[in-house]
Amino acid sequence: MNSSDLRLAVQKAVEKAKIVDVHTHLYPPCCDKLLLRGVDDLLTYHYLTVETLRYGEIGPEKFFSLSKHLQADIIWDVLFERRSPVSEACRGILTTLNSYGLDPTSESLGSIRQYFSELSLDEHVDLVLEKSGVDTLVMTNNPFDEEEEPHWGPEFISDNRFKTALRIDDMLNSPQATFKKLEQRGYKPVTDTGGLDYCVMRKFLLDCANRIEPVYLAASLPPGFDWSEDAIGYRVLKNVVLPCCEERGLPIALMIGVKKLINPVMGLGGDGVGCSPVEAVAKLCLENPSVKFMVTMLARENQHELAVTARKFPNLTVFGCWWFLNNPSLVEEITRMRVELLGLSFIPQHSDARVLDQLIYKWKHSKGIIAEVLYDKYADLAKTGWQVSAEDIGRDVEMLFSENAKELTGIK
Ligand code: HDL
Ligand code: ZN
Repeated sequence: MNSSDLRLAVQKAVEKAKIVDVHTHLYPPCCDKLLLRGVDDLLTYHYLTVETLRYGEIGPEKFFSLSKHLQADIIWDVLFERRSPVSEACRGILTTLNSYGLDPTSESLGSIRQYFSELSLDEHVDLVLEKSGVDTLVMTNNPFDEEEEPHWGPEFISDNRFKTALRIDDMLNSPQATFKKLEQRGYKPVTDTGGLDYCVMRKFLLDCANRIEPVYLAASLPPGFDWSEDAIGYRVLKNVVLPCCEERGLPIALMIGVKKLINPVMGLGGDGVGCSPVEAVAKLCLENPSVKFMVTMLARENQHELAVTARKFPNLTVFGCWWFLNNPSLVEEITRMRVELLGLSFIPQHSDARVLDQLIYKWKHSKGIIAEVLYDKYADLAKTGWQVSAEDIGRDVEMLFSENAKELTGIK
């Protein structure tokens, strides 16, 4: 295959690859308003609100007191009307609108809003999954989320395209507060003598798992998470969470490096990033060889050591270019490094989508970069005399976009 045929073959294979999106914040249609969608939700995504507020034309308190409609008007004016929308989050809006055949350079925000208002929830979900190529997505399901948890029931897990992940940050990062919530739900996690009752906590997690049938358990951890053996969060991880994962045969996804609310006034956009000890991941993988770990780290500086660590532990799967890493320059750098160090034994991306329509741009942008990296790697192989066939390329691409995730999580 000559280089232009090779590039075409890779692009075609990546373009048609069906996707298992292992981390999102989306909800099935039965959750109605919980599922964010349409242009106002796209524009008021926390990535764009903080980019707007950087220009200081309006203060955060005033901005967040406005309706979503007015917030979107301001964001549109500041980032699109009066400046070129060059940031990744802005470009994402344009890619998404373009995929619907909407041209924001000629259409008003009003007419764009009109378009979305005419899409029913079910039509919208079907349209976005078809356009984005996402076959199956995994949600983020926090048992302590008071808006979401009432939806947990048979209908919540009836749409096979929407899988659940039991998200238990609170148990590890704020255990004392969580113990109080467990007591309110009839669980007694602390004994009369002040000891921790791990069995009760495991029963809580297993009761949750019986309700939503998660494909993995997940927790995001701060850079300063206390990994020492006697730290309460670590003891809960070791004696409650990991045993539940082993009992149910579920992976544990650790998302490490978020500094929560470094600027609280920014709300969801107020989180920062910090370097975390990768050796803690290595120690977990070493001490729990029968547990499957999925790990993504938020700091660019952690990526190389994490990839090298994954080489040492078959029970460690690196996944995604998470959050502040989901930018073309970093997705390319990280994906190149991962292919060079891990071959095809990792999950290159997840969308982290909070708004339904984001699936379209987050995957279109990532697919373009991953295709470019794969082309270069196959071209390097060709220079050694190793020619890949279109079938080889298709097989490899399926692994990266769905098969690795299916094998790890049991998604069919
Ligand atoms: O903790 C997480 O799952 C993060 O992805 C946060 O939800 C973050 O706010 C986000 O939206 N990242 O894209
Ligand atoms: Zn997320």
